[in-house]
This record gives sequence, C-alpha cells and structure tokens, in this order.
Amino acid sequence: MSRQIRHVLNSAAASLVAAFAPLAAHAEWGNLNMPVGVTELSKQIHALHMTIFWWCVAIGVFVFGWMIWSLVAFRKSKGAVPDTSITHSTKAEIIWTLIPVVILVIMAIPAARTLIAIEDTRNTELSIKVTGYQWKWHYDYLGEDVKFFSALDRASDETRQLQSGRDPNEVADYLLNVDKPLVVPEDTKVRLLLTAQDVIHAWWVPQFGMKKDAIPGVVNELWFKVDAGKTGIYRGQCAELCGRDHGFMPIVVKVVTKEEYKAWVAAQKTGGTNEAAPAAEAAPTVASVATTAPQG
Ligand SMILES: [Cu+2]
Repeated sequence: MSRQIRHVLNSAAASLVAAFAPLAAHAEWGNLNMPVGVTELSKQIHALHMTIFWWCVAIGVFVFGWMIWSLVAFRKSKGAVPDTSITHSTKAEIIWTLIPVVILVIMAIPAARTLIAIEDTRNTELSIKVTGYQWKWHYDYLGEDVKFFSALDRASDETRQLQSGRDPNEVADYLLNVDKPLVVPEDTKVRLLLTAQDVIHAWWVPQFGMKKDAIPGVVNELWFKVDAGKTGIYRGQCAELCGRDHGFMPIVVKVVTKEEYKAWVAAQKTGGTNEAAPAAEAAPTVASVATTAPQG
C-alpha cells in the first residue's frame, strides 16, 4: 500500500477514534484490537495483521462505495435500464477473477514471511519443556536441572470454590495468578517444547503473540524473544478446552534481566525459592489427574 493511501487511512482512523473517544474511554474499545505485544514475533504479527486489515478496509470501501454509488446513480426512478451486455462477458469474468488473485498473492508474501519467522527456531538460547496437565503446567529448563509445576495460586483457588464466601473482586489477578511463574530472561530467544500428559492443552500468552497446542505424544515448538527493557509479569491461559478446570490453569511468565535470570537459576539449584512464588511445588496428585475423563 502506498505511503499516501496509508496516510489517508491512518488519518481517517484517527478521526474515527477521536469521534468515539468518550465511548472508548468508557468501554475500553482500544482493547478490541489484538495487542502489539512485547516480543519480536508479536510485533511482526501485529504489523501483518494491520497491513491486511487496511487492505480489507480499502477493498471494502471500494466495493461498497461503488455498489452504493451504482444503486443511487442508476436507480429506476431516474429511468435507468438494466444492462445485458456484460452478462456472460468473458472479459469481465477474467478481470474480476484476476484482480482478487493478484490481491491474494500480494497478501500472501508478508503472510508467508511471518509464518516462516514463527517456525524458525534456529539460534535458540534457552529451551524449556512445557507439559500440560489437568490442570496445571510443568516447566522443565532443559540442561539446567530446573523443573517445577505451576498451578493456580491459593487465593484464587480458595475463592473459586462454591460457597467460599469470598469476593473474587478482592483477589488480585483472580484466576490469572499461579503459585510459581515461568521465569525467562529478556532479549533472549526462548524455545518452548510443548506436550501434554493427559489431554490437549494450549499454551497462550497474548502479549507474546504466541499460542500453540500441547498434545499428548506430540512435541510442538514455539519461540519468543521478549524485547530488552520489557521485563515484568505477563499472563495467559490454557487455550484448549481441557476438562473441568480448563479455566483454572493460568500461565504467568516473569521476564527478568539476564543477570537476574542467572541468579534465579542458581537459587533454584541450591534449593532456594523464587521470591515471586514462595509456595511449595505441587506434585501431580493421582486424584487431580484421574477425576475427569479425557475430553481435551
Ligand atoms: Cu488445559
């Protein structure tokens, strides 16, 4: 898309946003779009999404604009007579087949480029095996001898019980917090090897732009590289209906600096606890795995 057209579309979008600003402030309409995210891939995916979005807007404006103009300009009351010359016109058929084909091919170029980048796990700096369980995650830092379970935090877990008498609004990050988060360094290409022990789960952190199924007997991979300076807590959820407590196996990733990460790994090896998650590791109990038949 030429710079000029993009500029016009951007200013049109800006004025639309301005017109709806009072609404937006109220209902957070800004959240309707996908997040830009904090990783190399998430930004690339967002840019692709916006490019294709503007292509679609331009096509929509053109097609509907032409249609509405035709309906008005050639209405019966103005004495318009239906045209019969372009029915079964080979020339028209070729044109309206070729134009969409060309548009699709043009769209396929950035889409293929992004897809290839998503699958490119070369030069990985850190590999973590992620196993989905009903209903928790297990993280195994390959080559580091650091492994632990990550389950719903106690406050959320107690509050969610029927007749717990607790107000979920008073629990911080209700159902989006875990006892022990995944810890990864910033500015590092991290590869996750995803699998599951019982049914199909899916590991999803929206801010990373990544979601992929964790399937028993299969190892899927995904990678992310959080931008330098974007340390902090990022949350996600299991995104594959995996049984009774599907909604209660959140994902929390703590992104730290490289130095903090080294210190954290060392602390794990000496039996130290992760300050963000003092709770004891939950071993996979037979009961929690066997209570529900697989239905992933
Ligand atoms: Cu799940």
